[in-house]
Amino acid sequence: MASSAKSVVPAADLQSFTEYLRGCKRIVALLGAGISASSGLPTFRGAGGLWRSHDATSLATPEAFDETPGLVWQFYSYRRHMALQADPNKAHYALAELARRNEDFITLSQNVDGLSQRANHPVKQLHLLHGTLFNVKCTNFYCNYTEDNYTDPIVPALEIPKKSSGLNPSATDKTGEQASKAIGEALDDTSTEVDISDASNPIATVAREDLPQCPKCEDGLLRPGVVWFGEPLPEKTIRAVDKWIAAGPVDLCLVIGTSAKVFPAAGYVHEARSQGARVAVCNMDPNDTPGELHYGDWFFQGDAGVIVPEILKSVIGISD
Ligand code: BJW
Repeated sequence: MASSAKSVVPAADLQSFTEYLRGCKRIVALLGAGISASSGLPTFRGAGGLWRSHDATSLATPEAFDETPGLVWQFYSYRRHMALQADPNKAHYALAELARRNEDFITLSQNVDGLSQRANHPVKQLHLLHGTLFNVKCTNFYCNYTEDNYTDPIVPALEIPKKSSGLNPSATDKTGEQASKAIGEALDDTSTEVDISDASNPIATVAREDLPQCPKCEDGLLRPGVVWFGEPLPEKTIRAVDKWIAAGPVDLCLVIGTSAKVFPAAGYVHEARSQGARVAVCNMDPNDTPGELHYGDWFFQGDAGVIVPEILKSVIGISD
């Protein structure tokens, strides 16, 4: 018997979107943290937005790094670790496939987690607006050192602490069940890690000299190669995106898993509109739209990891 998996997208919306999509040439997608939520990574605002007792966005500033470089590095080292443990989901793969099939499709990602790259998204069509967790650069104004770096932890002092092994003999367990569970957990590295995103688990203060140091000038601290509030977006990236938008009419702007509250990233939706684009938003929260939706736009409510492959299926030919 043929499978009859039920669509999560209302049929009329799916049909009108699909018909339009088939005729689209120049497409731009703006991605936010919500696309990686399906891969288990937290978002910035709302429920996932606290790291220990800190609002995640308050740690994403040059001022926070100047004042508490150890804490900010602990936050980023933890996120590097989590991103390396996570896998791209079906939305990342679907967008990568769309890019392979349509060279006039570009993706502007606000995400720093590397999941689009690991889904083999064609690099020329992927613009990283806010940098990446896996690049570091020197903070010394006079030093231009930068490197790609995937070492986890980047320095020993940033290693996520392990729970105590719990391998002590038990006075009450006569069956060995507790012991075999403890041995299993000790062997499965991630389950023995302390959840340092939870403020009730104490963490040691990391001294400045134990943080990543610049090997070139031997003076500055290294910092994550991401864009913090108040910092300009990478010039080359902005130039390339502006040139693409100015090059002609834009047919469609996909806005996926972003609260669209951070500029200039969110402004690209308005720029795409001014080039004629219709907008399709995919978000869990119906209030998170880039301004008011217009007649002819679409709002697909739900998990991007499910919705995005479904709405692109007719063009990319895959969904599972
Ligand atoms: C799901 C889901 C699921 C959940 N499926 N959906 C104009 C007006 C007002 C202010 C400004 C302005 N222009 C500039 C500013 C200032 C500032 C700004 O925008 N402030 C706002 C807070 C108002 N902008 C800047 O400072 C920028 N720089 C700048 O403008 O420089 C100018 C300059 C020029 C020349 C010299 C000097 C300066 C820089 C902004 C950098 C943002 N950086 C961060 C941190 C990056 C590093 C890191 O990751 O740690 O970027 S902040 C944070 O927010 C991060 C994100 O990329 C960004 C956007 O967040 P995102 O991705 O939208 O996440 P959330 O959590 O907000 O939303 C998740 C969404 O997913 C929600 O809607 C959920 O419902 C949804 N969701 N699960 C689908 N399964």
